[in-house]
Amino acid sequence: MSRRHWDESQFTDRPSRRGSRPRTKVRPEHADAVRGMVVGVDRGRYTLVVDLDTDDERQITAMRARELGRTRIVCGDRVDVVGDVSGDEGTLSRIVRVAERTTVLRRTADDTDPFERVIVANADQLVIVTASADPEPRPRMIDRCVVAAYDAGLDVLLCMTKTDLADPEPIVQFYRNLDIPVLTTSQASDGSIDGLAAVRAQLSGRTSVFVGHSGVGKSTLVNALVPGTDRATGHVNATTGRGRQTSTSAVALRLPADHVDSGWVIDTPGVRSFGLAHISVDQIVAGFEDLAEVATRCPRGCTHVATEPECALDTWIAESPDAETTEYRTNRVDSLRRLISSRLSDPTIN
Ligand SMILES: Nc1nc2c(ncn2[C@@H]2O[C@H](COP(=O)(O)OP(=O)(O)OP(=O)(O)O)[C@@H](O)[C@H]2O)c(=O)[nH]1
Ligand SMILES: [Mg+2]
Ligand SMILES: [Zn+2]
Repeated sequence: MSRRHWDESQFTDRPSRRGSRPRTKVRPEHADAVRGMVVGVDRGRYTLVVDLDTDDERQITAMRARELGRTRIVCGDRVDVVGDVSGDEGTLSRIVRVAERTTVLRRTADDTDPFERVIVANADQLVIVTASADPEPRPRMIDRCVVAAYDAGLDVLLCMTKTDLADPEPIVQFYRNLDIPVLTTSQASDGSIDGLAAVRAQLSGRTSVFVGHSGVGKSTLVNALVPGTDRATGHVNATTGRGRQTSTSAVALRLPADHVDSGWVIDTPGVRSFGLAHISVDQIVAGFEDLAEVATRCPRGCTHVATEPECALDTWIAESPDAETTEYRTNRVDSLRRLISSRLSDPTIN
């Protein structure tokens, strides 16, 4: 079947379930469209959940209507869909509109890559999954994810996995000092995951996207959190300490709960690095409201890193009224500076 045929002719004017309607070439209104949430994208086919939060909630498969042009559709997008939305085997509907996104999580392959990848839409929390060992934790990667989350307006949760393999304390302490919530999980000898209750509590009622290096245990966590899920999990290569990217596309899964809005988790494929080419130093500073105010007193072009001779952040620390404030301000500024240094450095070395 030709691509054109597949894209257009076969489905454009299919009668809806409610019977036939006039065949017109342009129907901008699509008054009969149904709202859905994209829970998976695979080679031009979109898996949607429609009639969300009702007894009719179901999965359907859709393609994009040509009228969408080049608009990218990603996991988490809210879309309007027409055609056969029954979800019956073999049916295919058409996405005709993408709703405005509340948040957009982006990354670039590296800091010079002009090409932004949108990872997910409409998430409200970024869960940075980091293994205590196997693969080794890389704080610069964590920092980069934090920058991306702040920029996208997402809350941050750091989840340290594999604490059965190594002591996560130094990293846990470090990030807690920066006011980032940190949770830990481990695997018991029977394969079950410990520490889930606290993770569940943080995920409840929200849409959380899991990111991290390959092999850190994102899919293992998702499988444990959402019973009945069978995301493939992989092995970490003993020599390279790297996973082999077991998961290849993002998938959103509904968390189980006895109340309606149980929340969603989005499992994503492992990444090598988290490029921040789309985020400027100014945008990083903007993520720290109190420091952004102070930085307005910096000389023009100040990058605010520790080697800047006249950075107002140093004055701000020096002017602390007491020791406790000094410590707090120092931590805040260190944190910001680490993030800026991460952004200014080559991500391939992390
Ligand atoms: N010891 C230990 N192993 C774990 C733990 N969590 C996950 N693993 C193992 O780590 C390996 C990789 O886990 P995955 O869940 O596939 O990792 P992932 O982050 O989804 O990897 P990608 O899909 O490639 O990004 C699997 O062999 C898991 O069994 C843990 O807490 N402790
Ligand atoms: Mg995975
Ligand atoms: Zn400065």
